Amino acid sequence: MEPKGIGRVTLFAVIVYLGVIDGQLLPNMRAAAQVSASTDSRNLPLEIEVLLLRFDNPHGIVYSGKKCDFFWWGCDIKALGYIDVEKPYDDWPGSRELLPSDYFWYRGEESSPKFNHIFRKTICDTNSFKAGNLRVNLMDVDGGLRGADDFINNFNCIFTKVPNIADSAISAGWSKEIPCDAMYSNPLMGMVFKYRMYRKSSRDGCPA
Ligand SMILES: [Ca+2]
Ligand SMILES: [Ca+2]
Repeated sequence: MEPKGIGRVTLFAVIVYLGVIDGQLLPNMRAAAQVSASTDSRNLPLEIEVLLLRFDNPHGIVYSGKKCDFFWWGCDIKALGYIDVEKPYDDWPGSRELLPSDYFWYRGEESSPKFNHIFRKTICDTNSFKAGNLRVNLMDVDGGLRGADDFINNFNCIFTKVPNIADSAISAGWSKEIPCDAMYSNPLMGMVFKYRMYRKSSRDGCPA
């Protein structure tokens, strides 16, 4: 009666059929490919270490140039950070918002903290990994007489896959010091990091 209606039904059937193929057949093929690749040592996971060195902020200011606190008081810095390997080049915050569990630092009256904090991330799918971004949020945390909390800045610390990856932590050298990019650029503040990466010895913790 309505050829168009039949056409729609046929198309729907084809889509359902293709969905069945994709849902059942392709995963088996992928699994088979993974099994054959797992015998290759180059398929071992990558361990990334990002060493956040320090935040240089000699004037004790926030992104706008305003001081963190009144008078001679310095910044009271609380810091959150995570390594984003899914959307390293995207605008802040990248692949996800920062979470309370990303907390790694608080110290009062220290405007230029030497974090020396290592962030680690294991990359199971090493072929698709090209670059990462340690994303760091800094707040001046107050309360009481000092006034309100102040946003200091967000930083993107971008790094790329190294061409020759070491076989172990012992043989993995650190990069040179690299500046992070501030979300709101201010020449009076800066953050620097180093990174390195190496092969893990097994696929423990990664999908089989
Ligand atoms: Ca403040
Ligand atoms: Ca403060």
